[in-house]
Amino acid sequence: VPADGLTDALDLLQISRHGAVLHLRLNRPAKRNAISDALIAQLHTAFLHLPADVRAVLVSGEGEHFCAGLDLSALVQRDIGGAVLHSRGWHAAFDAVQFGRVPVVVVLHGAVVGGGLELAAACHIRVAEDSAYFGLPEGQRGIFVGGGGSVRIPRLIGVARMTDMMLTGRVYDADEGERYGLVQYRVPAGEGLKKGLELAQKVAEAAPMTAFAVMHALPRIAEQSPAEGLFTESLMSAVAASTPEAQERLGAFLKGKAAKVVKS
Ligand code: 1HE
Repeated sequence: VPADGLTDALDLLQISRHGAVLHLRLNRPAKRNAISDALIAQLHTAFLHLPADVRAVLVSGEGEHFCAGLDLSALVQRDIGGAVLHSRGWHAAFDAVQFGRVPVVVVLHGAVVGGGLELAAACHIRVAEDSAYFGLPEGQRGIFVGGGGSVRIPRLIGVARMTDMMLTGRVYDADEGERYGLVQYRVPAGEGLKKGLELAQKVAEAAPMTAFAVMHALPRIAEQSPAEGLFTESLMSAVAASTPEAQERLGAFLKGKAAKVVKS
C-alpha cells in the first residue's frame, strides 16, 4: 500500500489506502500509543516517504485513546545533550507533518495528552469524538513540552489557557476543545473515522498549489508584519492562479461546469 515498500519497517503504524488518502494509525494500543523513539522515527519516515499519488493523510490512534504522549520510560536517565536532541527529533518529525507535501486530518478520541496533543497540533484539521480529552501533564511529571507544543498550542488556544493546563493540570473535554479552538470538528463517539475520512477526501480534491499555499504560506503570513504578509499573499496568490490546474478550474466555472458555493 504505502510508502515505497516501507510498510514492514513501520511496524508501530497501521497503514491503509483509501483512494488518494493515506490512513496512518498509531498502533501501540497496549501502551496507549505512547510515543517511543521508534514510533516518532516511524512517523517521521512515513511523512518523508508519502507515495506520490497521496493527496491527504488521515491520522488516528488504535485502542481506547488517541495518544498518551511521550513514552515516559524513555525519559529516565537521558543526559542533557541527549534530551535536547530528542526534542529536536520530535520537532523534525512534527515539522514533516505540518510542512510536508499534503494536508493532514487527525481524528482524536480518549486521551489526547502531552506529546499526543503536540502531534495533533501539528496536523491541519482536527476532529474530536465526544470521548476526547486534552491535557498537558508535563507539569505533574516535572518536565516541559518538547514536541513543539509551546509554539503550536498557544497559537490555537492562547498562552493563558496553555499556562493553566500546564500549571494546574486542567483537562479540557471535547466541548471545551471545540469551543476554545483546539479542534475544528466535534462528532459523536464512533463517528470520528467516518468524518475524518470524508474530510480528508475533500482535502484531497483541493488543487495541490492551493493546498501548498494553505499549509506553507498561511502560518508564515500569520507571523509576518501586515505589510510583509500582504506582499507574501500577493506572491502566493499569483503563483497559485498561474498553475494549469487553476486555469482549468476557473475555465470550468466560467463555462458553468463547476460546482457553485452552497449552504451546507
Ligand atoms: C505509558 C504511558 C506513557 C500509558 N509512557 N507508558 N504522558 C502522560 O503523563 C500520560 C500518562 N498516561 C496516562 O495518564 C494514562 O495511561 C492514560 C490516561 C493515557 C490511559 O489510562 P488507562 O487507564 O487507559 O491505561 P493505563 O493502565 O494507565 O496504561 C496502560 C499501559 O500503558 C501501562 O503499562 P503496563 O505495562 O502497566 O500495561 C502504562 O504504564 C502505559 N502507558 N501512558 C509510557 N505516556 C516531547 S515532550 C512530550 C512530553 C509529554 O508527552 S509528557 C506527557 C506524558
